[in-house]
Amino acid sequence: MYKIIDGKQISAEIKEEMKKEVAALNESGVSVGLAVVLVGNDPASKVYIGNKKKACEALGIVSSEYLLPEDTSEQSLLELVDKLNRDDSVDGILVQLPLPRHLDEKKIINAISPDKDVDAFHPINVGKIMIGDYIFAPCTPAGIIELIERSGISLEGKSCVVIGRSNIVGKPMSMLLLHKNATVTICHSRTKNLAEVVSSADVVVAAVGKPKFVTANMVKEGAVVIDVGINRMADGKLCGDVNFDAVAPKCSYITPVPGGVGPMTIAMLMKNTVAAAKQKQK
Ligand code: BQF
Repeated sequence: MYKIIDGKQISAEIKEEMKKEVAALNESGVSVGLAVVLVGNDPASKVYIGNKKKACEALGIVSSEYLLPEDTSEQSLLELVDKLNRDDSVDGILVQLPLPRHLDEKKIINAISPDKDVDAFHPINVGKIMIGDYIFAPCTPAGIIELIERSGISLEGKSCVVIGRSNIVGKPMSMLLLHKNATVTICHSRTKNLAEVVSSADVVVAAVGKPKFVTANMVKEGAVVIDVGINRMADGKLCGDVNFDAVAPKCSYITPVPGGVGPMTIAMLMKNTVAAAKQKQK
């Protein structure tokens, strides 16, 4: 019988730990602040920043929201980032992605101080992750490592297949798994014999962006399957990248959507914000 990894439960544990750390920092006169910037009105982005704001409130992190109109100029966004960089009450700066098309994401991310870059998207932080010397791990991959380890699963020597090579999930996920001494394979849209490669894995991380992409024939008996997909269906329901009903019976462990990886992303953002505040103390 497979076990469902409960991301809501594990994220609640991490948030509880962070709540204590925030209280201890406050006790020694240090506040913890997160600035959240949203440009435009993307409904999914609004839900995400709402989740982040709610988590901050529960933990005692002071969140400030900057809701900018869709037609915000690059210059005014850069000016806001610069202001937040210089504001000592702001420990973490998060610019919600995706940005409207007329704004150059790379340019905006490059403007965020690496010390406040709690998403770990700045090239300095990306490089640090590559060499294994980092304070901020990217939230979604870091959350997945926590889900696996807190479920009592060892990654040492395991064969891990990551499906998807994005800068936000696939690539950093592969690095974090490698740091845990896993043997890592990255699959993508040009991979030949993808089903065959995936079916050799002890651990599968699906970050494809296609509903029910991972099917039962692709999964080895007893595998651990982590579903990063958040696909919104016509009926408004969320659907993962894994065909859960078909795949679950073959797994030892599997994450659900919703309530798997998603809540962990938020918990790790809180962890990075606390880490930023602790750094500032030093
Ligand atoms: C859940 C995100 C794609 C692109 C940009 C809980 C979230 C999602 C799902 C959430 C995500 C996805 C976030 C659940 C933040 C995760 O219960 O399953 C929380 O808020 N996320 C984001 O900020 O930007 C994204 C996905």
